[in-house]
Amino acid sequence: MDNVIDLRSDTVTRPTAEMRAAMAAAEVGDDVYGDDPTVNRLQDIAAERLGFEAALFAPSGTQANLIALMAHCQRGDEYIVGQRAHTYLNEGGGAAVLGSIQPQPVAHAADGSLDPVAVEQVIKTDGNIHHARSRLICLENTINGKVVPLANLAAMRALADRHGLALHLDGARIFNAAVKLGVDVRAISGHFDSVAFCLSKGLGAPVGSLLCGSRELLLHAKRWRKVTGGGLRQAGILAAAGIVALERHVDRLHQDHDNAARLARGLAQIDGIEVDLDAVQTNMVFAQVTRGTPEALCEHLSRHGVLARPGRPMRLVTHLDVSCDDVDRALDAFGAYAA
Ligand code: TLP
Repeated sequence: MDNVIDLRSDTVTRPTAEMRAAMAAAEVGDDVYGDDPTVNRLQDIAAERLGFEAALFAPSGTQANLIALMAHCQRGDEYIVGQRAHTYLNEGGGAAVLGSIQPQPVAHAADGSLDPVAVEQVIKTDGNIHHARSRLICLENTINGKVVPLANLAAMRALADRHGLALHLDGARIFNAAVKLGVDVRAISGHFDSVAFCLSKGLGAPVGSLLCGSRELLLHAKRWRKVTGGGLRQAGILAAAGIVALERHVDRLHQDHDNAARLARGLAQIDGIEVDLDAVQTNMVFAQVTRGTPEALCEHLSRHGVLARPGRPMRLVTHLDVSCDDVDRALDAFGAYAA
């Protein structure tokens, strides 16, 4: 159904007409041989944009993060990561399953960041044979829609340097963070040894992520991409949409943020729904259903053409395919539930 308002995630966007035209016209080659000119162009644009030597196209954010972790760490190493981070919670334990890399989770501060003191306490680099060796700190930004303060990134960089650790960012939504802060994305990416970001979330491409880093790191990552089945052939078809996403859809992200704020303000007026307005920073709203159940609410919403996932709290996400009018229509549907 075309007029459905899908608030489940920003992964649900359909490619724009411009993307489909670019995909149809894309020049392609075999990317496993490095022969696909469109993939190569996308990788160059991404590396330049984030300030890295090189970038590598991967089919998904999960794979971009996994091959980054596997490139940074060896069997028996450990990466330090937030307890609610996607690489820890939502990637099927891939680093442990496929990389023999142990996660060391730490609790988040209220703003989603990690406390450098708490991270320092769990670093194990003393050569004690009982321990997995700490090798990497992995951050996420945005995390659950929140922007990690730049000062925290600088502190984590300094901490990693003091202990000889690498620093990776799951920057699936790094451009949402940059747009929210009003900074060049390099103000964020510049703190890291590697950054994975997604084309297929707020930027609206159908498929794809990029892992950015040094040429040397990406040589290892490219091998792991092949090993894990992510060596694509004529991937320029996909990369062409990614180039449109990067060139056209970064500057509009503030619209998604405005729409999320509008949605949050509207929801806060509705009996039976509670929203922490201060937590709404980018394109995500978290809402607690205090009357009935989230499941019953989602059932009702779907009958009104609004898709949402039940949760406690519920996460609602705005994106390229949600207009300001759609937000108002969604609010009407929420309002009808309360009534
Ligand atoms: N996130 C998805 C779900 O997996 C939860 C979503 O709907 O938000 N890093 C972050 C921070 C992510 O949110 C996601 C996807 C990924 C990595 C993985 O990207 P994909 O889905 O391309 O593997």
